[in-house]
Amino acid sequence: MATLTPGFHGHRRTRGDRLPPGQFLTEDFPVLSAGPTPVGSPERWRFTLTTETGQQRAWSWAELMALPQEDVTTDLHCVTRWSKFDTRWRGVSLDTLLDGVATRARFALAECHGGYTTNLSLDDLRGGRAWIAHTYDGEPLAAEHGGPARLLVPHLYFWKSAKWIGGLTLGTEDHRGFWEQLGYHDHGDPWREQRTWDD
Ligand SMILES: Nc1nc2c(c(=O)[nH]1)N[C@H]1C(S)=C(S)[C@@H](COP(=O)(O)O)O[C@H]1N2
Ligand SMILES: [Mo]
Repeated sequence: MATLTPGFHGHRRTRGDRLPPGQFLTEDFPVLSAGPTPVGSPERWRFTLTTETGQQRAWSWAELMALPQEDVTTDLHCVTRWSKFDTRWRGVSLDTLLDGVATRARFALAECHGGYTTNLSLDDLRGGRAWIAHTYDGEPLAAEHGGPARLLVPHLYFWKSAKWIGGLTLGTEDHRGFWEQLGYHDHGDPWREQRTWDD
């Protein structure tokens, strides 16, 4: 192991490997919402997947909970430059939800209660890299952080992790979401600093 240098310890040792360019580490969990926090309850919760042909599949809360659950520990990177290490989540993989859904789509638009949207490529939602998360740090996900359930796509900037998610619409064309229309990057890879249209 590396020699410890005084004043340079703890997780800061691995900063170089784990902190994407232009980011700063935070210990707390900032709340960033473009509008008021919608009130949602598991009893009325539904997640609807719509394909490019208009076919729909929907899951109730009970149906979501009956699916295989995954525990995920991951770093978060917000385009406003805060990063947070080792956040703990529980949820259902998008691979599980997309399994058996017949689609030729390459893109998805995440749609939220409250009107927020964000666009993603289907590739970014597959391969064990995206979840519908309902538990944070062992507790039901707080409403301000997207509870009852949010999208979690931690390998992209955190604006892609849509809170209060209601559905995904799959399409053969890419349609920009809320921040993407306002100038944020279509893809949003923090390691390539894809912050805005110009990046
Ligand atoms: N529905 C919805 N989802 C959203 C947002 C939002 O305003 N509405 N903000 C995004 C942005 S910019 C970030 S950085 C994260 C913030 O999540 P947090 O409030 O749990 O930290 O949620 C993302 N998902
Ligand atoms: Mo953000």
